Amino acid sequence: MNKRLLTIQDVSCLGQCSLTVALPLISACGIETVILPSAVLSTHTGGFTGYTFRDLTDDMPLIEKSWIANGAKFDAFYTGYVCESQIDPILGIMKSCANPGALRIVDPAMADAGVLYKGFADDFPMKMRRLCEVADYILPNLTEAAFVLGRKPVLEGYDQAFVEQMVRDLRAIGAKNVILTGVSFEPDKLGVATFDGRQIRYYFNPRLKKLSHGTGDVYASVFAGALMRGFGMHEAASLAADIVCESIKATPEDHWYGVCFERAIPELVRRIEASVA
Ligand code: PXL
Repeated sequence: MNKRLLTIQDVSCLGQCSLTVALPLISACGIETVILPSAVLSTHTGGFTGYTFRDLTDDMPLIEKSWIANGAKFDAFYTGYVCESQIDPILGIMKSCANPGALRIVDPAMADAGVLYKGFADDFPMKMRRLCEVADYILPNLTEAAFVLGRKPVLEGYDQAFVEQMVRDLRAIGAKNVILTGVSFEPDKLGVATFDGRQIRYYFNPRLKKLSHGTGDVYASVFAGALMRGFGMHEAASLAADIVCESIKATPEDHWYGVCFERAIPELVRRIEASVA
């Protein structure tokens, strides 16, 4: 049976992030992708100036009502960048529109490199934490993980024991599976740690550029698509890391606002189809 996923995040019209990344990538995985825009921005908030921002919270209950009236149900929910007034409406939709066993994939997209994205209040992480508490899978980077736990981010000089305590602490808040991104124990390697409650596993690639906008969205989208196509968590997490690397490699030096994930779509399709064949 074909699976259907609902993703809830913003439309940044220009910027290669959120829905403009999630929709093509999850579709490329062969998964029907339904969207619920949390907001519409002219650009993302990470370096552009004077962007427009239309919060769509008021539309959410109307859209939900329309879906209920039409019997719309989803096999998975994947949330990304959302507004602080949307946590309760999203939790409601995750109940009213869920097929039995529907998965909740939460990317607490709100921070990177030690700081919250522009526009989020300091108490936003504690609101985002409520989505993490009910999630089957969470995909924070190191900064988001620290904020969800109410801690100051530690971005370097940490060891394996620190990472392993962090993934255990994240699981202790309720998330069933944890995928922690941006983990590095050696300067030239960057990767992820996955924890399913039994085993902590790592996957590393050579470190490419220091920071790239939108890579978290590419990562979470490929993870969600691959998981829905039957990949195990660690396999989906590893594929997502490889596709982020491919996307960064395809991005010209002077292309500062996002990554050219479009060029990695053929590789993504090949890898998905090879594994489900
Ligand atoms: O890529 C994360 C993201 C999503 N949406 C908006 C953003 C950002 C990161 O800056 O500004 C609007």
